[in-house]
Amino acid sequence: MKSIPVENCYWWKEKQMKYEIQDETLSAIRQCIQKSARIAFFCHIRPDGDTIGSVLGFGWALQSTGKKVQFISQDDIPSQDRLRFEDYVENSPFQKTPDPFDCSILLDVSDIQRAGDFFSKNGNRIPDICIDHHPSNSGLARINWIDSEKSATAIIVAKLIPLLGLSFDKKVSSALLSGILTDTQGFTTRNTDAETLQIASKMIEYEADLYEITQSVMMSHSYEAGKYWSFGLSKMQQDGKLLWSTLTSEDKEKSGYPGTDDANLINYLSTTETIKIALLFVEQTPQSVKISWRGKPGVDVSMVAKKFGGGGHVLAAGATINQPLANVIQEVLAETKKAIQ
Ligand SMILES: [Mn+2]
Repeated sequence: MKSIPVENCYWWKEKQMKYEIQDETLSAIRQCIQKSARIAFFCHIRPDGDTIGSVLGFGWALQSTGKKVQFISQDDIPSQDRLRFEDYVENSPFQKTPDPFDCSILLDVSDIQRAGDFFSKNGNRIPDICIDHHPSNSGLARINWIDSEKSATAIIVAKLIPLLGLSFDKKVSSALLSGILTDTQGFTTRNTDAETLQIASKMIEYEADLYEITQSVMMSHSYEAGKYWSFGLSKMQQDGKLLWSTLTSEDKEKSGYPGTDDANLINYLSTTETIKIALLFVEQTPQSVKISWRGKPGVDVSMVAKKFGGGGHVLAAGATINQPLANVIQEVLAETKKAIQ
């Protein structure tokens, strides 16, 4: 396995100016990690490829320096993310709750509710470090590095690794590339910029296998996910420039889909031509609904999500409402339509 030291990360040296304003944050992160022997990395709930890839990439890079690292995901890891790491299936690096730790690092977690219930259950303990790219993140940790110009949290982590004196190897670069690929939907989102491609290309130089990762995270899904989609697709409705559908617990049960996410159906719905916003209601429990919005340039779905206590990006946002599905649909549709006008 090839490992490339920091001195050789020339792309970072070229770009270093851009991050100078955050020097204080950087040294706070460095100090916090240096003085901690046990570090716990937290994914957000209903984890996606970016939070998983960022947590694994950063954690593995630190692990090789002798730190004791834990990977925490309260919710199950989706199958496409499970399958792509060697010996993952039999030997998952993730645990649902942490063992005692000295420093907590939350990656791609835009608000404290999305960190799961560990922090609230432990006297509202404040996380140590949060690194994220969601513009709605107002800083939930002691040390916050929020850069909403980045297309993925994995991009920020890739830039941070050499700054902390850590190295890339095949495992680290594969994890980060999978984060970048999933959050940019294969380099197709509006925020995919030159830097996204430069860093992705560096990850490939550090032996991340673009083809393999693309095949497993972008180009494959389980049979159950396909069945689950069929329920959502059959209920699809168009209302002017708004397209919406629902996935209920019954759909989940009938299809055998194991996750609490939407199996990425929202991204497919959002590719429908002539629409401006796609919206998907995913029933979580009889008393709770997860809502996902995807917009096309010209609308701001993060503002709609915010009205319902959620957040996210201008063109991709989400919220959870603690009410029965049937009670929320009309109000959410009405608010979303306002965002189109
Ligand atoms: Mn992300």
